[in-house]
Amino acid sequence: TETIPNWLEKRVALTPERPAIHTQESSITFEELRTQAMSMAGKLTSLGVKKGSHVAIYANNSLDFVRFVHAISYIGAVGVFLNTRLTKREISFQLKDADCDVVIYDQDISSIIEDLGEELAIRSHSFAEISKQNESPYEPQLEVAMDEVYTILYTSGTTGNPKGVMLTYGNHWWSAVSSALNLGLSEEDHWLATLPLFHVGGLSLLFKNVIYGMPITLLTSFDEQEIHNAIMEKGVTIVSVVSVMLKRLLAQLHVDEAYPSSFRCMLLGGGPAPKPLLEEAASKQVPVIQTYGMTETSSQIVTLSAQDALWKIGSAGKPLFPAQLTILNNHQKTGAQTIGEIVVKGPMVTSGYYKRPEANEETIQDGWLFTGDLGYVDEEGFLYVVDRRKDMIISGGENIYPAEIEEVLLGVDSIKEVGVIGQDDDRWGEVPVAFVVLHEGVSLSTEEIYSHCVRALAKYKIPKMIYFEDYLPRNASNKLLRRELGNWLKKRGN
Ligand code: S0N
Ligand code: AMP
Ligand code: MG
Ligand code: MG
Ligand code: MG
Repeated sequence: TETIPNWLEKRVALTPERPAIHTQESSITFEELRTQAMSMAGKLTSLGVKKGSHVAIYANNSLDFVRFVHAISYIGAVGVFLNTRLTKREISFQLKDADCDVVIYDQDISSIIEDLGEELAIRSHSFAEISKQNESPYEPQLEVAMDEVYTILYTSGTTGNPKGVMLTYGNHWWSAVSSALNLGLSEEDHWLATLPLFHVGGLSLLFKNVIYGMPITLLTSFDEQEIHNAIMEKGVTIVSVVSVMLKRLLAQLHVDEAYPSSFRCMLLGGGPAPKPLLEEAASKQVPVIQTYGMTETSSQIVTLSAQDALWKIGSAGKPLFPAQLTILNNHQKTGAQTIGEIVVKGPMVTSGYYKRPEANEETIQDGWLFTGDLGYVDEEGFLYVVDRRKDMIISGGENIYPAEIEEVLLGVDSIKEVGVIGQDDDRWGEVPVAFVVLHEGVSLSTEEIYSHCVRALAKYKIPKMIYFEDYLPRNASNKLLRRELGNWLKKRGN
């Protein structure tokens, strides 16, 4: 199997003194990052982490998170990245499903993990605890194998439980290299990381950081004022955003104000890019570059280029250099302007879901990934994404599957039938709403439904409205017609 030098190791050999990470409090060089990551690796070793261990991380963005990502590469352990917005029930599933040996967490958000530790009989250690450990000797992995799994990130599907997407060193390597071949790379580049590091859009910035030797500014949360200032005054040249973030950033930009000319890219991904938003950005001279990608493709796989951004406004661009794209309709390749399923291939595409042979067989065929997203290409080969994955709802860049919410609501005794769909929302783009039919003769309040949901579902998944109905639209074989529910919503004026 092909190996290359450990990325941080190589980076330090090339440019040890260059700034690596800026946070609100401090700045560290690549050499300091390596020293700190190796130290954390020694401490994790003393806690029993070894090559091949599955180590979960439950934390918001922080320097400790970055140290962790490199520490596991020195040990050869696999990182399992947990979304901190999830509930105990959801986290518990992922920890078990991924066969985690240990979970590392941020002591500031400790309650879920501390509760779970007992129940799951899985070891848990906070960053604070780790920092006090003694370091044990270990053999640092100075080379990484391209086909070795480095990270597992969970993603949901139309049916069934969330699945762990395995991404190898090779996947992340090709992702970083392909992105640079598209966006270019300059000595001045400085990427701002405000996306959460537990999703691939954020995580991938840590690999670009060391592979490019490019400083990143890491923010602990999304703060539009702070990002605005970083772009105006701190020399940031690229920011990755979802559309809700872009909208909030544009609101910070006054009519007589413009970003400095050194700011070259607002990389917009993670969900649909509404045309009015793109036009507002263009009118404010904000250089938005739309990208299409997902956890399974290690982030970007199809991206617009700077020179096409205005000319092809609304398009997600062309496949990155080592990637390919085809649009299929009933297994047939469609011509230009014809909608079909987006199918992609490339070295950044996952080798598969952890322990899900059937799902793998279904979604990955001869290296081609069936994304479940719908789109078309124009005559020049530019992709337009027209609809999201089956019934998926995207709220502020977080994915929501109606089936999961429906299952939770059906667990309420009084509820007989339920259908969940997305409703347009000014703040989040879309939010879930539920249509509910109760059993004969019972009554149930919206509040009672919410209190049931709070225990089971992350906040962003809880339906924002409950519509009580006498029946739900179904076809002859009793299948719920979600599209018809969309029409019901329109009739209600939403
Ligand atoms: C949009 C964000 C920043 C909003 O969070 P904010 O404002 O910090 O909220 P909080 O202070 O945490 O909470 C306040 C209240 O808001 C609720 N809430 C928070 N987020 C949401 C949400 N998404 N939907 C609905 N409600 C939300 C809280 O519950 C709280 O409620 P109350 O007050 O009632 O307690 C935040 O949501 C965010 O960070 N979103 C982005 C997540 C993300 O990373 N998505 C992308 C995932 N996909 C990928 O990574 C693949 C695509 C990709 O790689 C990519 C994506 C983008 C750009 C580039 C790429 C690439 O390919 O490189
Ligand atoms: P995730 O599974 O969290 O990685 O989310 C990836 C999903 O976001 C994709 O499968 C698409 O449904 C959606 N998505 C990503 N980029 C775009 C885009 N440019 N336009 C529309 N939808 C997108
Ligand atoms: Mg997903
Ligand atoms: Mg906030
Ligand atoms: Mg998403």
